[in-house]
Amino acid sequence: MGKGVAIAIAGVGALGLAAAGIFFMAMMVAMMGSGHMGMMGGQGSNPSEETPQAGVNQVRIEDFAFSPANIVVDVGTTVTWTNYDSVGHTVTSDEGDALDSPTLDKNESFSFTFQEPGQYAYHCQPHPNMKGLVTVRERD
Ligand SMILES: [Cu+2]
Repeated sequence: MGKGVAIAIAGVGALGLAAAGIFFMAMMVAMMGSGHMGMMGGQGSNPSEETPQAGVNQVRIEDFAFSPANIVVDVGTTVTWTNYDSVGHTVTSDEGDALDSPTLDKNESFSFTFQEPGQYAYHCQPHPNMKGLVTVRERD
């Protein structure tokens, strides 16, 4: 009788340990999962949350974000995007094909000369939460 109870308790103990182990594993997986999501998505960039930057024609692609993500330039301006991440990014128009860069590897750049006034919303193809906007205005 006594022996049986002891074995039962030992069994529960082992089960408890196993459960704790599974819980720990699940926590690790969850943490790794979120870390992976972070790697994949980063904080992104959203031009609607930024003050438009006038006179800027260089955009950094860094930490899964365009920086600055919201720029204003005059017609005829050449804008250059440079990727500082070790992950490949693109500069791709949301609509139309004005901006259609190849995948930029680390330290690679893409330039585009804006000849028409308008709003050019763009994103990164592999990371759609990376968004940017170029507003092209007529010269005064
Ligand atoms: Cu990207």
